[in-house]
Amino acid sequence: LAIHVNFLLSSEDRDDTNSYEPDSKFKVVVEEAKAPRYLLYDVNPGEGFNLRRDVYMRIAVLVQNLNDAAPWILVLPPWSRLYHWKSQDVGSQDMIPWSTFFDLPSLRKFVPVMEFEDFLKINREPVIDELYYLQNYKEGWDKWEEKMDKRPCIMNPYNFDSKNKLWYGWFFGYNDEVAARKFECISVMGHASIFKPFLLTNTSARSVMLDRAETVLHDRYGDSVFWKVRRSMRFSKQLRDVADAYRKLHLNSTDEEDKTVLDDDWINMKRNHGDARGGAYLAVHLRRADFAKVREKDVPSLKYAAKQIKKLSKQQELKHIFVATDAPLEEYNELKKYLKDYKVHRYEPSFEVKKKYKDGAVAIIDQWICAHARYFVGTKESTFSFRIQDEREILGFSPDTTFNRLCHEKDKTCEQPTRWLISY
Ligand code: GFB
Repeated sequence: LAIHVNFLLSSEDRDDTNSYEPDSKFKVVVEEAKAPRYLLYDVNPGEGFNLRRDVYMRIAVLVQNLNDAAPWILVLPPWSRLYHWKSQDVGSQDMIPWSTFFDLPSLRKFVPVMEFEDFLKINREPVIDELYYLQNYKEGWDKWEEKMDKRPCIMNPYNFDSKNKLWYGWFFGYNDEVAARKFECISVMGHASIFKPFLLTNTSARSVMLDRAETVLHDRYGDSVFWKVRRSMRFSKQLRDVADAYRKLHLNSTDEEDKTVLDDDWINMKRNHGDARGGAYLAVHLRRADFAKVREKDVPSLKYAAKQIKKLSKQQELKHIFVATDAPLEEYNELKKYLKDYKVHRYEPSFEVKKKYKDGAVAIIDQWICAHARYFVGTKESTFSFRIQDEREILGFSPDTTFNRLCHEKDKTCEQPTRWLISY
């Protein structure tokens, strides 16, 4: 399929409409050469980067399932204007391709994917054939059952242009250029692959987009397929290199010493718990900003966070503390004040790095540094912390050093995160 994708990218005058009736000998050939179809998706605009990564996994598994029956390519939704990307001095943070953040050849070892820009190049016009807006059932539900139905829209952010008979909307920030030919709402309760029969038999459109794709669940959370797609989501080499250089310079941490060397191909990489040692630092993901307001009961005060960090560093006999946080500088400085007996580090990107790779990349660099620490402690229910935990599972850390979180001062039980252990 990877070869197929490359072929498609260079073919400009493809015509897949079979205008003749193939005889039986021919039929096999025609069907084998069937042109691929394209699945696009988008997510609720308010969602952050790491929940979006989770939705990618759900859709990638659906596309892998579709490929059992017919060739489908997942079109990656460009990254545009995420709520948490606040830097003003880095130029546009719109329409960022996936290759800025992720290693596409690695993704393609799980499922055929293509950038949206490439899809636009090979599509004859900037029009998506069918667009479905996913929603819940208006009446709510008493018992959970797998179902989907075309329903009137509860909410509809798309507009119909009656002159050219096309639907316009956000389309990842390409709102002036891209449109859809058909638009409908679907109420759905179920796993992502509930769409498999629908996409294979109820529509023959070449390109289909599912908006609000977070509405569907993972087919199976935590099984080996889940971990395959997760393992395929390697960060781009350029960002890993920046993070590795920081680790080496400031934290004296290298893969060879710390036993975190990556195999070139994730498919061959299998680690046992405890194989990885990690750099001699304790990493903290301290989620603040909107999270501290929305989840006030879960986020400790800076003073109480520092108290927990100190205790853990002492237990682990670590003198260096790496802090990944979205806190403003004053808050970070306050935290540092409480940790004055330790060497506290925060990744500060150079202006060049920030301008080139933007806020999304700085967050990835923070995650990668946290993933390589000897001990990690995160924030309750932050998907940013969850993704660091997965990364550490992939690298082969002992779960005791990974599934830890800070607690609010009033949280007396301080229950630690569920251990979602890797499965091969
Ligand atoms: O990734 P994310 O979905 O995690 O969203 P949560 C948080 C975003 O904030 C990240 C920035 O993608 C980053 O852009 N951010 C958070 C950080 N922590 C750090 C950090 O340590 N370093 C850097 N550089 N950036 C949910 C959101 O966030 O929180 C929801 O998905 C909602 O939309 C909810 O806002 C309250 O799961 O933590």
